[in-house]
Amino acid sequence: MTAPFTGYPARDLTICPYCLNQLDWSDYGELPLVKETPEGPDVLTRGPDEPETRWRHRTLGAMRQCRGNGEPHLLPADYGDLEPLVIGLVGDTATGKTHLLTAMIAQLERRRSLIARELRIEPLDGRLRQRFYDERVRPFLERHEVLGGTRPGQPEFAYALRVASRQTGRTHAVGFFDVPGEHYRRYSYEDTPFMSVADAVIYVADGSALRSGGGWNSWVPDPGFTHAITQLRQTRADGAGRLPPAVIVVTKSDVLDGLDDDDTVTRWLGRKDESDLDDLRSMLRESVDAGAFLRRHGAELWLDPLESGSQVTIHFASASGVSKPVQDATVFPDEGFGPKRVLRPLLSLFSMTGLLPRIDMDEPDEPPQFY
Ligand SMILES: Nc1nc2c(ncn2[C@@H]2O[C@H](COP(=O)(O)OP(=O)(O)OP(=O)(O)O)[C@@H](O)[C@H]2O)c(=O)[nH]1
Ligand SMILES: [Mg+2]
Ligand SMILES: [Zn+2]
Repeated sequence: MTAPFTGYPARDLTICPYCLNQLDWSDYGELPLVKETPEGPDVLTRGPDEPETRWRHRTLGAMRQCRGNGEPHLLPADYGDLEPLVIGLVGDTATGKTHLLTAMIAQLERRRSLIARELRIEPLDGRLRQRFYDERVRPFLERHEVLGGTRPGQPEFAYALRVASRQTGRTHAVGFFDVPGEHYRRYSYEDTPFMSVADAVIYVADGSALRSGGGWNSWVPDPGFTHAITQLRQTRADGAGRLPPAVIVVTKSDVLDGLDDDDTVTRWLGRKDESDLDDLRSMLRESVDAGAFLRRHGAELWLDPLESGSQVTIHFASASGVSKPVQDATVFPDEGFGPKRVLRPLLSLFSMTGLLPRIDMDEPDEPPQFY
């Protein structure tokens, strides 16, 4: 039995998603506003007679510095003023987490006008946005380059959004963590502190692992979800062991398109129904189809998140839309390039976490098993 959890933070305290300390966001002494300079972080303080406009101008682009446990780190300046929603990407090395997140964010920002009635979406932090676009979005989506594996380091937001939701009536700081898959292989949880406060999870499994040569793989690899599920279960504060809402995304689904006589992936990947919220109602049917598909092809381990008692939807997606011509190619082919169905998992998560209205999903032919 675990001891009752008594350490709930008071309402105005924020948990730092990097070091898990409780922060008082109103305390500028504890959490100074800083700007990065070549010589290191420069702490900003308002002069006694400094006019408001000048102070605001000087603090544009500043961040808040958390002392951590001796390893200071920078958080988006408004993070603690908004309602945080921490999203963790989980999955083994090279399953396609980074390409998926890149395509997902870029697609969300491009198509934000389509969901503008429900969500107002902006980047939360200029520095994160610039880095994400320079290092990921432009190389991958404009130049079709294959991105490198994610480097180890202190986990920090890969991206963060400011999302004003009509449904909640509040503005949320939605932050995404994307760490190297190797962190989910070890039985040390040092490298994934954010999973202890995650509000939603994107489980990523490599669709191409279902393939072997010209047919199906008879020994499908473990997608590396166990570590995260254990951590989530043991750190939930509600004591009921209920895990946060999650999506399971079968990435690189382009390689399964048209394989053998199973046309499940072809049918779903060919649908262009991710731009309109009304069309999201087919989510349940896709989940049921995808769950049956994964069982049929020996990937039961990929469905472990369903055992968690949380809401889960399952999706087929492809970040590139096309496969690389050869194993060690550094660019994707131009022909046919383009993300497919990368937005649906994120919109499903937004619905399950309450930022979007609960999607009234299609009745499937069989009784609902998921969500
Ligand atoms: N066919 C196809 N290949 C993809 C797709 N997305 C990624 N890949 C390939 O999969 C490899 C791994 O993708 P990443 O996104 O770097 O995987 P990751 O899970 O972030 O890997 P780590 O950062 O090492 O944990 C890439 O180098 C690409 O070759 C896709 O949509 N389709
Ligand atoms: Mg990566
Ligand atoms: Zn911290």
